[in-house]
Amino acid sequence: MKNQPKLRIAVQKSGRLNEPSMNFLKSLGLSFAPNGKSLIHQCQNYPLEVLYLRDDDIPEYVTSGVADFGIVGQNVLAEKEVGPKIIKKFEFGECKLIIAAPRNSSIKEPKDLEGERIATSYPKLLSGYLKKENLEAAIIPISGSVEITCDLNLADAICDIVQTGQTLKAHNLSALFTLLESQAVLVESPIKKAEKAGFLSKFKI
Ligand code: PRT
Ligand code: ZN
Repeated sequence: MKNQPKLRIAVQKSGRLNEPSMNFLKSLGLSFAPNGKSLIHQCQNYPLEVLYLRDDDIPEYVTSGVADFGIVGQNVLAEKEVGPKIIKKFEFGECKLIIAAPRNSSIKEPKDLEGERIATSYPKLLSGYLKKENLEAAIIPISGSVEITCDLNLADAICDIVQTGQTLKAHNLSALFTLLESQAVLVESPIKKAEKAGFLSKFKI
């Protein structure tokens, strides 16, 4: 096993998916010693290394084959143009991509978005939705704290991830429609490698 080339799996460095992703790997019997600040973590009992990345970069690493596998939200995969193969869906990271508007707003259904400003971190998914609905609206790209944009009159509506709904509530926003239901998934690179079979056999029936 010592001379076997290492497989690589891309995992979110910090944030919501880091802990459940590492728990999944540990549930397969893989062990990891404390890693300090390094962004590459060697598995102690299997030829595998974990790459700690921003979740947004994981689809690219896996599609290019730099990482053999990755754990990422379907929302992130759907927003990227690259699309590695999904081989497992997890029971964590559940959320929805929704459109929401201030409770007292006149925006109540899709047609009300015509001519309005919509802030989002998912411009491609939003643009696809607007096209499908034959609507024209200004997309305001924002990388985080999207819920604040209506309060500050930067946008009339938002397109963002919701889980409990508490952040929407705190900003007097109502969810109007769901664009995408999402959960964390395991993706595989298109590059064939004999070593992948051993890793996959740890959890595939
Ligand atoms: O640093 P990096 O780029 O890696 O992390 P990130 O900040 O982009 O992502 P992170 O850690 O917030 O989320 C990682 C993944 O978890 C997302 O891509 C989703 O697949 C999934 N996920 C599950 C969520 C949520 N639930 C979630 N609630 N991602 C984000 N949120 C945010 C949402 O954007 C909103 O601001 O939480 C807020 C709403 O939460 P509620 O519970 O108030 O509705
Ligand atoms: Zn991110």
